[in-house]
Amino acid sequence: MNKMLDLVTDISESIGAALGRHNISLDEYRAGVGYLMKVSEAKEIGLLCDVFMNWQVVNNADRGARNSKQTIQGPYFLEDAPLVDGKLPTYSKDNGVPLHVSGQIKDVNGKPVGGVGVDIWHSTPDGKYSGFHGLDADFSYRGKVMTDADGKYHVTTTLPVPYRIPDKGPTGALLEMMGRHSWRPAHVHFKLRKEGFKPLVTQAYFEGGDWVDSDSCRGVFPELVFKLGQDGDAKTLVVDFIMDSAS
Ligand code: MBD
Ligand code: FE
Repeated sequence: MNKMLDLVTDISESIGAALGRHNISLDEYRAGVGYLMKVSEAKEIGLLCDVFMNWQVVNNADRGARNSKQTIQGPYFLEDAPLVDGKLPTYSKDNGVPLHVSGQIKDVNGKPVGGVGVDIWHSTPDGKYSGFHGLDADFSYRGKVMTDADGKYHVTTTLPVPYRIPDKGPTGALLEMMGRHSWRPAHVHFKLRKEGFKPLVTQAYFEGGDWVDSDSCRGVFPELVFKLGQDGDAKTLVVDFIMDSAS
């Protein structure tokens, strides 16, 4: 069995059938090809795929899984964010609400897992991602922390606000044509990795936040919506995880 061969065969037959069913003309076909060219020129191939397809692949990954709920990674992860000591780098002019993120990571038997590399990233206060949208890859609002011997991690940052995926480009145009909007609820991304465990990629959303019920990327699941706490001037977010062993 060759999965990728089966997939591309299926996709090409499905597209062919759809073009036939909708009686697509040569001009319409050319317009469609032109659209794909624009997606490429705008460097939105990753975005387009993440908006329309990634959710289903995450469902596949979590089918029968023992780890906590995953969701889409999105196109704005950077591999080499440095280890931080309890605080993500923020803009000096950032006067948003401080956010303390913490939690504990356990294995499927309930045993804490130390030494997990936890990548945490989210948008800048103006709703962009460092390293994208013309911003320097200075790792603002990104960093990696390690869990201690009790499986615990914590990091301070700024409370993210709802995020609008680039709406001026071809992906936004398609969403608009489909009657969908381009907003995502405010969210924090996580990527957990440790040798011997399956990597875990997910996001945390905030209860009661805008767009939690209508994410443009279909990345919200009830298990991933958290009630924020209060600690002085800061909000607190506690996200615990279960990691499954590899293989
Ligand atoms: C994002 O910030 C994001 O998290 C996803 C999944 C898609 C587009 C932008
Ligand atoms: Fe995001």
